[in-house]
Amino acid sequence: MKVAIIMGSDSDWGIMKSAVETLKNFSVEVELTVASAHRTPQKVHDFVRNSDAQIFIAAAGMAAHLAGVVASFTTKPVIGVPINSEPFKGLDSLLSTVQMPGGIPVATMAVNGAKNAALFATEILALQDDELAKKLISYREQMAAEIEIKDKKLKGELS
Ligand code: RP5
Repeated sequence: MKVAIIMGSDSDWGIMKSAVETLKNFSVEVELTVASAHRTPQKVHDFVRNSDAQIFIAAAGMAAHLAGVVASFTTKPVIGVPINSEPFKGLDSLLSTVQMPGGIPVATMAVNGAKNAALFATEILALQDDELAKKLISYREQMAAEIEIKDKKLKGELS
């Protein structure tokens, strides 16, 4: 099971490292590259066509065409992560990533939604991997338990 992460620039790494960490926590193999839809379109093409990953996560800011371009080269699922960038705070990236024309889908996450991109990729992989599915259930249970601990702590501080 492998997920490929493509970033439009190394400047996206600060956001995208949480996707790598999350996938590694689920023992999902990660292939990482920097390739830009605009600056290095041939590299994007070659990477996507040669990758044996089951799912692609594409992260880009500004005129963020990367996820759509990746999706044009593959029928594997593509998850888009719009990156927050100046001067439009990621709204430009969000709309560029999410507003795909019919026929070429991109599953677009929230602006800077790197962690959810990794979780969503894991959920797709878990459809064919029972161990991974169990890990996702444990992850949800642990998250719920942590919220209960925080709730009790907050109530303790208020009383
Ligand atoms: C996009 O342009 C990249 O994904 C990045 O978010 C943004 C700015 O890139 P740099 O100028 O920092 O390389 O293609």
